[in-house]
Amino acid sequence: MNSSTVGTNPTTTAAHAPVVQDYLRVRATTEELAAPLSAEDQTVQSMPDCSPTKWHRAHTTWFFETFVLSHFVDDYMPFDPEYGFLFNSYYEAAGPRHTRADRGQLSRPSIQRISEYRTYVDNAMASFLQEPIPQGAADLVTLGLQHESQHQELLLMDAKHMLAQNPIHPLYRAREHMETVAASPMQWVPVTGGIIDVGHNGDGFSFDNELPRHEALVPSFEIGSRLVTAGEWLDFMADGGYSEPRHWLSEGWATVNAQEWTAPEYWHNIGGQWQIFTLDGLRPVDPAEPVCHVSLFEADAYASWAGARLATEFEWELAAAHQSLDGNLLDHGALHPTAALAGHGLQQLFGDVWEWTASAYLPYPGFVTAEGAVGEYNGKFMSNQHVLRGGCALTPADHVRSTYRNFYPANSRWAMTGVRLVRDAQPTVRPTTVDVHLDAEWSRPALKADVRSGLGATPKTLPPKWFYDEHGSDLYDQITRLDEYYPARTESSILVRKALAIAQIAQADTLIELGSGTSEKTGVLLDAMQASRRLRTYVPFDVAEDFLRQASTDIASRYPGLNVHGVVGDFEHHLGTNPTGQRNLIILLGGTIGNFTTGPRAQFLAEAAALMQPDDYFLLGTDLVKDVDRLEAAYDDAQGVTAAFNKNVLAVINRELNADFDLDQFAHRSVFDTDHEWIEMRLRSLTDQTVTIGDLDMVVHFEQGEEMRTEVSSKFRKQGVADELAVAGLEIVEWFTDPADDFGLSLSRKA
Ligand code: SAH
Ligand code: AVI
Repeated sequence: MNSSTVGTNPTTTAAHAPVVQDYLRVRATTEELAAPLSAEDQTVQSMPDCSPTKWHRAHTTWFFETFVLSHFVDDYMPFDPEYGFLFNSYYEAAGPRHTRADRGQLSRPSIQRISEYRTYVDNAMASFLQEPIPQGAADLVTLGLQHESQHQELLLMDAKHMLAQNPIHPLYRAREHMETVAASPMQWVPVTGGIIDVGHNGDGFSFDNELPRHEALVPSFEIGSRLVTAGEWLDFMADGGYSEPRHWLSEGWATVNAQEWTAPEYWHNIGGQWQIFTLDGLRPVDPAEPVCHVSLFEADAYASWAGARLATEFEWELAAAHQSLDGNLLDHGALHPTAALAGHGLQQLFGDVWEWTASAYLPYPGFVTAEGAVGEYNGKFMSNQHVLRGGCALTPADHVRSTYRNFYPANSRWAMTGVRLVRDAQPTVRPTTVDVHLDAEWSRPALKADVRSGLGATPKTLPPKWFYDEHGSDLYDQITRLDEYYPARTESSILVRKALAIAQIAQADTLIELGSGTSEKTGVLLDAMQASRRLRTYVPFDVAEDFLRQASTDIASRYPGLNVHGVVGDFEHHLGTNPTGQRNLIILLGGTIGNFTTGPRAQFLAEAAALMQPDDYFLLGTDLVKDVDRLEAAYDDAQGVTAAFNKNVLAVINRELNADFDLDQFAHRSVFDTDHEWIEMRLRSLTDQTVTIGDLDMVVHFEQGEEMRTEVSSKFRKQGVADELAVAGLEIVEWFTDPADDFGLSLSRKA
């Protein structure tokens, strides 16, 4: 609590008055705290925000004299009628007062005289408290004791500032600092948000600014398990913390420059080593201790540098609501924040340092001030200050609560203030689901049937889906990076430019990718769809199980919160098994549609369209007709990767069906068929040869020069794509292409 902010609206509902012992105990503590300070120490005012010790001692006494004794004791005679002027802090209703900044000019009354003043008032209060007193008086006595507890903390903070001005670094007391080995590592502790109740619940004392209790919306968040340490602060400093504007609020950066701050208050660079001034004197900075005496501006810049932020006051209150009030408080005796020890959960919430929050100090909804002078206690300071929570190493132990709202201006550093980080809740990586329709029971008979009919036909053919075992999928992945193979990178370049537009039109919660492979290009779309905040589920669908599993876990970990539901299936048999969402975007990229021959292609498009609801969209990548040399080169690269990919189908048949293809006896071919406008990949037999397929009891003869077709890769024209989609009942709403018109992406929906 700012030294300019004293007094409050009493809210105690306690039916009985504080007892004399409580009163005398609090009053005695003030005197114990002042005792190590000489008359000279007690007189100096080091800056307007700080008051001399003897002023604190007198002002807290004035509070009881003015608000309790003068009102409730009929024949009470003030100790000295002048003191009402000297020791009123800021209460307009209590009359005129001495200028705040001039409190250090008062050599009289002496500290001896102030001791007498305290004794006089204490005697009067002790006899007043012997008898039953009205509730109004009891509330004011309680308030006076809370007020005095606030001033005990202020007395020490102000004395520290006063001693710190002295180049010989005088001690308040002498106690050796035991350096801690290391602070416990900071962990992020998740806190579940919601609509929560904040503010004091009326049980026992609170200040008026903690009322009324009311509801607040606090989204889930994560809070640092301990305070930011001096060691972490040194890292911030070494990384240009005070010399680069990047992380600073504008007003903060202006303050850093104007004040020439290069470190927290009370830090001194002596011979290259950082020393810290404490109430126990000057000593080296202990990296494990919490950083303290930093402004809100520094706290905020640090949080930004650390990739986090400061808590709102309600986040802090929610995190602290059920924590024990124990901590390094005044009664603990350290008078300085101490290192967090190894432990679980939240530490250092109470005590150590007042924790800056991002919240402006504002009245709660329905806040009212009390009638009269005590109504000036808190309410009139509700502008241009930030809330701090938790108490510090100078706060009396019975003076902390989870709802307690301290407040200081953003540039204050003399108070014992520090930093705890929070960050938004991190979405959790969800486990992926994979449905497998292509187990051995399904695949073997399917492969057998395809090989029997394909190798029995004239000319011989094999369907391309059998390329994609693990090795084949890997070879395809390499193909996409070849210089000659333009379709993959051209399609990527279109996606990079158009993904946001596509996501905006589709507004989909579910992305279904047919022939997803490594899902490499999918990230561009997922990013764009996440930006629209609707995306929930990604459904990769592919024959290649290993790649699909890998891609699914990769995507799930890159997109926390996304449901990934993979399907291992065949376009020609399992399209209908795809899970769908409310609004789906179905995509088939890479020009994979071109690998169907004409009839199966029409059937595939019809089945894809059948999956779609009226609001769903279909994004189809089609490689476009172009110069034959470029086309053929794209399927016959100089490094022979496409050749290896092509021959891999023979290796698959050897392995799966116990066949004896000699891969060296076949040559890779890439031929553009101008009638069909498709590339044919073929395998040409280099000799007359016989191949046995053990599991089919089949012997196949190849003549020298005979060519077997292993894949078609159709090349399209925009009109042809529109026509084929129309047959499936789809209409193109957008057509995207690259500047060279090499590749087309159509976005269509049900006509
Ligand atoms: N979409 C990716 C991968 C294209 S490669 C890209 O654009 O780079 C073609 C993909 O379709 C491969 O992953 C292959 O395993 C898969 N595929 C081929 N035939 C299939 C079929 N009949 N059923 C399901 N997936 C098939
Ligand atoms: C997967 N598909 C679109 C590729 C294509 O271009 O037809 C497969 C491929 N075949 C040889 N190279 C790439």
